[in-house]
Amino acid sequence: MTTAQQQPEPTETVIFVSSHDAGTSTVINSQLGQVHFVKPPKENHGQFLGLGSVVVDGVEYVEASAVTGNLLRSQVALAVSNRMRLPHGAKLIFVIAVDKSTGKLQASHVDTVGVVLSAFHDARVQFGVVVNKIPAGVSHVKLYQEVMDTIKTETCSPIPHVIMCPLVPDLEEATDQLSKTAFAEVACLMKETPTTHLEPLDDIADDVVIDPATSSLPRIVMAIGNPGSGKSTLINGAAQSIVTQAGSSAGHGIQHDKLLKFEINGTTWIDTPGLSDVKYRTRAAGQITDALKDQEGLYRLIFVVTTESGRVKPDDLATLTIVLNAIRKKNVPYGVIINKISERLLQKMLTEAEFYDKLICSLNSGPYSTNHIFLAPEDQDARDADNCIIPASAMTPVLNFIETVPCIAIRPTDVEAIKTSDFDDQEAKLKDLVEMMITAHSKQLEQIVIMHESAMAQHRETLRMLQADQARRDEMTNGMLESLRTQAAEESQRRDKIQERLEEIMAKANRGQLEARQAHMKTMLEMEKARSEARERELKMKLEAERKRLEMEKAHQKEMHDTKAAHDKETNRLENMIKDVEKEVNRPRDSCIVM
Ligand SMILES: Nc1nc2c(ncn2[C@@H]2O[C@H](COP(=O)(O)OP(=O)(O)OP(=O)(O)O)[C@@H](O)[C@H]2O)c(=O)[nH]1
Ligand SMILES: [Mg+2]
Repeated sequence: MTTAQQQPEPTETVIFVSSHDAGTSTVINSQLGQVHFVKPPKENHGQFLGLGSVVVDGVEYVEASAVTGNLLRSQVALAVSNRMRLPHGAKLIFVIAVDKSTGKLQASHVDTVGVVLSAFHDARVQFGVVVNKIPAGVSHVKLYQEVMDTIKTETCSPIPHVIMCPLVPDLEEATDQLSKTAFAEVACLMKETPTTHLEPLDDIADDVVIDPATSSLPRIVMAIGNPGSGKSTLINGAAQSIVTQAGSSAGHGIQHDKLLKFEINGTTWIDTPGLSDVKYRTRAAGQITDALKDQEGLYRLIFVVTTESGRVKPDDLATLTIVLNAIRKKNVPYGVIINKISERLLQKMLTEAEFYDKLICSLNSGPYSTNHIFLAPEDQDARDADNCIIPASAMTPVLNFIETVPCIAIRPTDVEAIKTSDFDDQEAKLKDLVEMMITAHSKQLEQIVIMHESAMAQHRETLRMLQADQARRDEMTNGMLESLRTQAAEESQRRDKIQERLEEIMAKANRGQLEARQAHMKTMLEMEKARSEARERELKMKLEAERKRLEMEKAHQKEMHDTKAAHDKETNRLENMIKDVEKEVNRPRDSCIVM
């Protein structure tokens, strides 16, 4: 997973928050058109390793997913609210999946929304909601109503933008998938969801907070807290070896005259004694003052506190107050590890967000407040143990948290002696202040709940009106459909009749045509017959004429023949006569010679 620091500067940030298995990675990947976010490995379940992000086209997509359990929810809530305090703000979108078996919103997903929203206290945050994995047949109106009824919307104004995304069976099976079509509406939701700008909680001047990467000053993590809160165990956990004595009998850490400082992975860790024990208070105060004055450095001040009745103990708050009072700088950043949170308190926070609110409210009731808070559940192995080393895997989240706490450059001259005389006074004052703040906060919450309920009632009324309007429209549409259906049926009947009539006309027309055709044929035949008869007659006449002509020809020929025969006979006779004459002429004559 890429981190925001390695990426181009975004102009817009959209944070997607969801519980385990809500399908958020798929939703974001589908917007990106590529698989960027993948499911975290199983061994990281239950840990918060920071928000995943990617910047594409100037938009930073941030994912806080697989959030299970209230502890993780609280850590995510703080990280999300911090991200929304950046100058360009952020858009917040929750992804809530639908339970396949009940067709309702997954209760744990709704819890995540509640816890994250509670981190904004009374800021008015507008957000979007993706109702995801909706099985076919589940009413979207009912789901919308459920979103309105169940998620803690007192901080939202006016109402969240909600979109519905269906369950895509193909994606169900795949591990890291995307779909361009199933989540098309998410792009609109991202556009429509307004950007929220949260005021930075700590108005820290730029010259105070220093980026450790750009400073050559030594890095120092100072663990401060009352006896037994777990400072030494924290340092041993960071070193993964026993560098400082820890345990119920280790005793106040003040038996040592020298400063307890240890080099761990390039950072100096300082173990300090607590101030709550009046017997050792002056000496402990001296040691903490010495630690702060020891050298100029980049300090991360980490207060390790514990709880009592679901609140941070007043003596822890007093310690925190008088130590910070001793640093002559404004807006000193610091982190708080609320340590050894019991399983029971965790359960209460899990079921009622109010417990979480009370805890944070008690911590920030005094003159100083922070949003760098880490909730650390009680470690069963470490309870009352001596020199217990918390496993590295369990240390990762807390060490990551410490890395996120801003550094402050402190010179020895910036520090004055810690005033132990103030301790009891501060403790008593802070005890009252915590009570007062919690009561005020509860009242504020009650008012918000009342406002929320009235807003919800209004939303419900609006929804009811919308539904009634929809029902009216449906009725009208059904009426129109019915009338159209009747009209269509009538039209169809009319068409059938016209068709029938047309067929009749056609049939008639066909008959008439046939008759006319027959008559025409008859006339033609008759005409043809007459023509043929006339022709026959004409031919007969021609034949007769020809016959006559032939007869005449024959007669003529015969006549010619006869004439020729007579002629030939005459010719013969004449020739014979000529021959006789010639014979007579040519006969020799003795007696008579004619001269
Ligand atoms: N259950 C539980 N016990 C813890 C935890 N961290 C520390 N402890 C126990 O709390 C006791 C006191 O722990 P230390 O680390 O010595 O506390 P410290 O703040 O250094 O105390 P001092 O040095 O006396 O000021 C030890 O028995 C630890 O094992 C935790 O997270 N859970
Ligand atoms: Mg100690």
